Amino acid sequence: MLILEILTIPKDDPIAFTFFTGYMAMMAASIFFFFERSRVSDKWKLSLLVSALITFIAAVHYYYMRDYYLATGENPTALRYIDWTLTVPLMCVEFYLLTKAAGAKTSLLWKLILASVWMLVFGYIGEAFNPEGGSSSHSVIYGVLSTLGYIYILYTAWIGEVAKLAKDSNNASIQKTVRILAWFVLVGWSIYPIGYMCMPGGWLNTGLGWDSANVDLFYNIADAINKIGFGLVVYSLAIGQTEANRSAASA
Ligand SMILES: *C/C=C(C)/C=C/C=C(C)/C=C/C1=C(C)CCCC1(C)C
Repeated sequence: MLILEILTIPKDDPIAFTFFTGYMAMMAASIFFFFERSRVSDKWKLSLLVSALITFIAAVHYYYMRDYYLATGENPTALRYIDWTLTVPLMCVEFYLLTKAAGAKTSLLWKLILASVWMLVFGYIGEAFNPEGGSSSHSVIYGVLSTLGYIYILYTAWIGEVAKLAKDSNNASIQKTVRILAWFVLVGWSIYPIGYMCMPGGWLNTGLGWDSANVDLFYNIADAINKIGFGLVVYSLAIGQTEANRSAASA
């Protein structure tokens, strides 16, 4: 028997609303970054393609997560982490491409990817294997392990290799862009652990009574800020550098 059901967004469900808005925003951003590639110099085309891939991969996952959430009312944890396991390493690729001209090696890229996977694997265990009813010790142990990977990425972007390479690039625009992206990692990415702590047994759940619905609310807001924001920052650098080259060439 074939059952056709149309999943509607309930009026009183802001989380369902953010799933739908998130989906459309990611899709629109992907099309934008993809088509704008033709306006930037060759050197920047790959960076823009990566921006487009990040939002496109997210859009496809949002399409499924939205339905999953509407049908079950539960957190689409597996889809969420599959999305992140693909998109966070691509954000590391953005850092690598920005600092490549200043001598970034692929070993830097691999270290960042390894730290992201570390962060996400422990986050996934923390969420997906949280015992029925929630366990504080489970959420804290895996949350802390995951945070170590996050701190490594933060360190690399602010003080470590990425920051040093940006400095060596002697390019003020690249320095500024790397600094803005580092702010995204510090502020924008910190929204995720807030969402994590709303799951049953998490500190914001036991402390303030925030329930698991808030997990998706925080994740959806953070994804829109970070994925589209990262892409736009890289885009504005690419356009700026392309124009600077053009006026230098015609002078
Ligand atoms: C596009 C998706 C992005 C940028 C996802 C980023 C995710 C994080 C920074 C997640 C971090 C977490 C912790 C630092 C501890 C608790 C578990 C996580 C995975 C939510």
